[in-house]
Amino acid sequence: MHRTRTHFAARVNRIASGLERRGIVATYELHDRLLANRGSRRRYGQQPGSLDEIQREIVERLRTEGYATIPFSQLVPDPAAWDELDRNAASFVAETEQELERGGSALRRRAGKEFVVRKYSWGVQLGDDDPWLRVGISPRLLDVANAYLGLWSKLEYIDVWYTLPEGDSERRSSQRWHRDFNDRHLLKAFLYLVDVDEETGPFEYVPRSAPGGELDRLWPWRPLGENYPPDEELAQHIAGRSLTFTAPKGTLIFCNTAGFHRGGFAKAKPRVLATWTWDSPASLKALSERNYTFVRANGAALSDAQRYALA
Ligand SMILES: O=C(O)CCC(=O)C(=O)O
Repeated sequence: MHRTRTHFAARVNRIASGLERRGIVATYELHDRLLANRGSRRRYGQQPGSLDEIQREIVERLRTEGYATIPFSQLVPDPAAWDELDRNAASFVAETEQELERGGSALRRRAGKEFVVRKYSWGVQLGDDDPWLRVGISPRLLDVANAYLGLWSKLEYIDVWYTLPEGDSERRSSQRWHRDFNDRHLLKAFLYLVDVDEETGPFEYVPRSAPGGELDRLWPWRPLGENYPPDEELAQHIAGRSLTFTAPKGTLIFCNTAGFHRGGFAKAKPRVLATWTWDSPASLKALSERNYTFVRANGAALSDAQRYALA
């Protein structure tokens, strides 16, 4: 009797989670095709922002290859802004390392991805006095994201990561090849805050594997799809086509991470970077959640596109 009930409950659970999955996928597709994304495409059509030559080149490269890199100082030629980020990152590193010496229990880490210490993780309140938030809505980056995605994007995620070196361990979680779940309309930026070499867990990417690219049929991106294929099999398909981004401090990598990527497999040295995610409203309706809540701080005037990115 007990056994029968247990089997019955398991079957009900399976059916319920199947229905839930179908509901999430349907909600995402509806918002992508008809509802939320239609409005954000219209807004972008009406106010696209104007790109300079540097930004246009980044967007062009993102469209063909799925990634683009540039020194931060070239895209944002404001030494005071860089100094503020650098100081803020140095404090985060010092606090993280002190806490690690005490055992590290107070650090923000997520189950299954303990090798990354996060400045914000989830549930923080950020205002326009936060230098990382300001970069995420700076027209220098936001206009690139909006032009690449062809809509007014949402700034979904902002964080600074300290990736711990783990010696000779096995790759796990995002250290393995995967596509991000968030959206098919996706752009991430990674800003290296230390020099990154092979020992520091560089970011790696397979160009042209994002939706619309020549390799997009390899375990294609789908809402709630299989985004971690068997590593060996994927490696055979992409032989020789992946790129490893060893690069100096201050390098900014833009990338559509709905394409295949991996990273943070630091062996001997910690890697420190800041990261931002822009995606479409449909993602926030169905697949993802912001890791912060925006609270006004300085009351500085924001453009419509900036307010939209944060709302
Ligand atoms: O840490 C890395 O280099 C990769 C991060 C990653 O996989 C992601 O942000 O989706």
